[in-house]
Amino acid sequence: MSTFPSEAVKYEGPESKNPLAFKHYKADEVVAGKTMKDWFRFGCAYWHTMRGNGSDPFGVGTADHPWDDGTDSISNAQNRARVFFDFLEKVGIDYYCFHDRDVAPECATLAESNKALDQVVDTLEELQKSSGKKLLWGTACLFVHPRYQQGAATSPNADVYAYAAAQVKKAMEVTHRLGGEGYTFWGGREGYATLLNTDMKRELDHLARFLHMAVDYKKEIGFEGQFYIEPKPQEPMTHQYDSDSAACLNFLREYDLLDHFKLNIETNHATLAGHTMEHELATAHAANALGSIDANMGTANVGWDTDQFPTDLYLTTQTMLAIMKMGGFTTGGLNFDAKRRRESWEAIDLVHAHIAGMDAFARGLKIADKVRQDGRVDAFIKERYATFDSGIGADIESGKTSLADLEKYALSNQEPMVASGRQEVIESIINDCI
Ligand code: XUL
Ligand code: CO
Repeated sequence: MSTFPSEAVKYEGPESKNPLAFKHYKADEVVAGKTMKDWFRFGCAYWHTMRGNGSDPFGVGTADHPWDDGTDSISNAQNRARVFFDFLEKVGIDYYCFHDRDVAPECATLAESNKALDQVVDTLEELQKSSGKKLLWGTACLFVHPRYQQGAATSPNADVYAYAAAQVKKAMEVTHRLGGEGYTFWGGREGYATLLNTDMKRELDHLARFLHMAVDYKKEIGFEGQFYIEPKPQEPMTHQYDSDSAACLNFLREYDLLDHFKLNIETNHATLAGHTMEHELATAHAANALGSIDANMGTANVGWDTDQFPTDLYLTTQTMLAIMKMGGFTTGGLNFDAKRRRESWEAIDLVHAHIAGMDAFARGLKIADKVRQDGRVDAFIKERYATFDSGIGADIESGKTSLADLEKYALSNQEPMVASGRQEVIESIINDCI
């Protein structure tokens, strides 16, 4: 029976060849004024780590979970939670995230499901108290059950909509009870398979109403955690309304919800939307709405959400540059919304996978810090826009000019020429820091 190591994973340094040691992640090492632990606020996803069994559309599960008796009983769910907290302890991760239905079974009625959830949350509460581990965010699973096949808050059926609302209400209550620092809305099936049978405007109005009710209930129960929307363009639906950062921000602004939400950006969702992770982070940051990150990565030439552990140093560097630019997380963190490969079926592979992700982020942080200390990239960007620092540029930025003013200026000016963008130089500076 393969389980987790008996000792917590230790830092052994870059020379170590031990697959069960950190080579770069040292929780208390200070980089750019903060410990690594505080920069990352690593979170572990209950759904992948405890419930991911390695099944895919072509094959059954492969994962060996020796602690799991395969039943939907409360005692199995509670035992799984204990194993999970042991895992968090072993890999040195302080936060976790869950859906209601990952931690507790879905029962025959809503009342029974609520009761089952309460029983497992009792266990989670005890485990949090004894371990000091914290809930980064909670959420409701509104996409697995057949009732949600055509959406939850965008379902064409009002009874389904009400059921989803009840589930979110309960999930918010338990998140609040567990001291959750946030609550995420990922609209797994909020979208359409075809517009031919869909009243899109009506569905969007319903979704906004749903979120307004959640904002009201948050106030009512005194839940002070941050609300997040997690963009994803498709999968499972053909089109999902929260398709990317810009679409989410526009929706939130249109329906007067922007003050109440930030975004939880996931790497593989960014790439499915045809963007880079940096693009999605920068778009959220520009609107002061970068809240949290679901850290993973995809395979560029594969068209679906593979949720791989983030091991690409270029990616972790870019992500850390964005996080450092905003001064670090407040309520958010780096939640590994990632699953080991189906072929990595042993329980110990869960440990290997998280070490790989944590080490990759430790290196990303150090490289990003080096890029910032080096200063050439920042200086280049500043210089690139220098014509807006004074003269006509400063007048444009401060709103003093009209089109006629600019015409007058352009007529009196010589043919303008912009300086080189020097992309290759910048790319090689980043490479030098790696
Ligand atoms: C699905 C996904 C979800 C959300 C939470 O692609 O990322 O697990 O993070 O519902
Ligand atoms: Co996610």
